[in-house]
Amino acid sequence: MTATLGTSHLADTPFVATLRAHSRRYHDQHPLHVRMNTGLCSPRQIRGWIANRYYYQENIPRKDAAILSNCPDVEVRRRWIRRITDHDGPAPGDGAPVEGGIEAWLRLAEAAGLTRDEVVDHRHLVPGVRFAVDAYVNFTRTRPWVEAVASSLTELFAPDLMAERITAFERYYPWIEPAGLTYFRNRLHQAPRDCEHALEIVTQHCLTVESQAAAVDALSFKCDVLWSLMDAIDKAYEE
Ligand code: AHQ
Repeated sequence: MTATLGTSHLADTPFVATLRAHSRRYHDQHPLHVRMNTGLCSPRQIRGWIANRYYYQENIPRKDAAILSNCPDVEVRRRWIRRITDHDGPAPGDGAPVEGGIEAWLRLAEAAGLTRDEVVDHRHLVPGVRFAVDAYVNFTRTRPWVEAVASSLTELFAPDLMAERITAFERYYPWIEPAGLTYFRNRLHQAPRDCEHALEIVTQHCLTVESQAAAVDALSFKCDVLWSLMDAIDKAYEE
């Protein structure tokens, strides 16, 4: 059993370098994120992004449950299942009443002037966002579980974006109550922890040219999911 040393010891293999190179296609470079993080979005655009991203957030646990349902490895399931409670929160009475990510995202919505109802009932959800998210969930249900794990590796690039977003929101969108940013602060430590596990799984299981190519394709697909999600929101809220 190789000791888990974080992902730094994996940095130098050509396979991991190819995975990491997908940072060039990560949605932090999407024009909507660039405008958002330089203070150029209107309140209507920020609210539209929050309301539509809710559909992504509420589907993360279902995506992770799909991976669990296809994964035969108890050790992997023991760690992967944490992702579900990170988003759903613990059952009442099952320990500290820490709010899950879905609830934190609803608080972000309220902090930005949206009502919970108008987010939860999807009245603002645009077709392209639904299709991108549903494509992601269906990918994790139907592809081999290691490929589905590989598709989550976009989170290798998430911490920098979360830090940039928190700074931008505090600086350019002070009308959003600061407490609403809790979700992003939580991702600063959850994302590195999660993608370290995902990278361990992918590097331990993808030992052939074919399996490594499939993992790279899975990550490329997920970059397209995130990019087209932003395309749909950008188009729907262009001013
Ligand atoms: O809030 C995000 C989140 O919980 C996840 C889970 C992970 C996955 O398993 O696909 N990806 C992801 C992401 C979250 N937030 C996105 C953002 O820009 O706020 C980034 C996204 C990702 O990088 O895949």
